[in-house]
Amino acid sequence: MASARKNLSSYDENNLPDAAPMSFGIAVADWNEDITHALYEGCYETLVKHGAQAENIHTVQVPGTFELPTAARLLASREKLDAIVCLGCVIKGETQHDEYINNAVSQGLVNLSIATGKPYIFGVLTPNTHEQALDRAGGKHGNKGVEAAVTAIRMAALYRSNK
Ligand code: DLZ
Repeated sequence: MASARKNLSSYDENNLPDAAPMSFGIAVADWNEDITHALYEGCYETLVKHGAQAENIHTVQVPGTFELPTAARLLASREKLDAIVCLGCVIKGETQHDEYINNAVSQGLVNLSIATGKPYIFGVLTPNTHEQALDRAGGKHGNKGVEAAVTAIRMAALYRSNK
């Protein structure tokens, strides 16, 4: 049982575990590809910047965000991965499609994480407008693909320390 009080450290992009020994999957959706491909670039570059080897980063491209959980599971069955990042963008429209897709995908990724004991990272933007999406894909709110990569590295390190 944990007894001592942990000194909580602040994590940011400059204070991360070394990703050199780690393997990652990235599943990226093509819907709103001006956004999702920018998320992918931010994610990929961040993994490499923190030491991940190109040959240990496996990418799969799917039509839409709804397909991400299936593709992520497929990747994880093909390769030995420490974490799988899922990148997509579902923009709110006139119908409730966004709610159906976002709920299904977030639930799907949680289910996969729990069932497999591996981190599946939710890197899906759920904006009201295309402009809000741009703001989060390299614009004024940064690039959420970078944040997804940071989360993947942290979670991979946590799982590795538990082996
Ligand atoms: C059908 C659809 C719609 C309307 N909107 C989006 C969206 O904003 N973002 C996205 O990633 N995908 C969208 N899709 C496609 C679905 O994710 C999925 O590819 C199709 O319903 C086929 O399963």
